[in-house]
Amino acid sequence: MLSEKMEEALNEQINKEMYSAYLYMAMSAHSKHMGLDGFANWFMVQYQEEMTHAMKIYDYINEQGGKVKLKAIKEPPSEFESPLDMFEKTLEHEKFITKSINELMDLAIKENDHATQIFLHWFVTEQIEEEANDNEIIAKLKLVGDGNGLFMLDKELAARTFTPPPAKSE
Ligand code: OFO
Repeated sequence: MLSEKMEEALNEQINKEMYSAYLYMAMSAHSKHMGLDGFANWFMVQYQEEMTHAMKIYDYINEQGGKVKLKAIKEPPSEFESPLDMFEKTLEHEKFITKSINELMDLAIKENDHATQIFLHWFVTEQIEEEANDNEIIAKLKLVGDGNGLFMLDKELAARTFTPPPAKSE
C-alpha cells in the first residue's frame, strides 16, 4: 500500500520517464535528419528503454493498489548543435533523473516504505549505468571530433540493440 504522497511522487516519475523517452526520440529524429543512422539507432533504443522504465512504475503503482494518473508530457527540443551537444544534454538530463530517483528513495526511507525501497533499487543501479554510458560516448566524441572518426562512432552506435529489462524489479 502506497501513501498518497508516494503515489503522487511515483506518478510524477512516470511523467519524467515519458519525457526522457520523448527527448531521446527527438534526438533520434534529429540524428536521422543529419544522416547519422547509428546515432539515430542509439537514441531510439534509449527511447525504448525509457518507455520500459515508465511502464515498470506504472505496473508497480497498480500492483500496490494505487491509481496511475498521467500528466501532459512537455515538448522536447528539436534542434541540437552537434552529436556532442546531444550527449551532453543527455548526461545533464540523466543527472536530473538520478536526483529524482534519489529523492524518491529518500521519501520511501522516511515513510518506512520497504516495498518501494526494494522497487527503487533497480532504478538506482540503472542510473549508474545510464550516466556511465553517456560519459563514455562523450569522451569518444571529444576524441574523434567532426571528421572520419564520427562515422566510425556512428557505425559503433548502430550495433546497439534493445534488451527488455526483467518485468519485476529484483
Ligand atoms: Fe529512465 O533512465 Fe534515463 O531517464
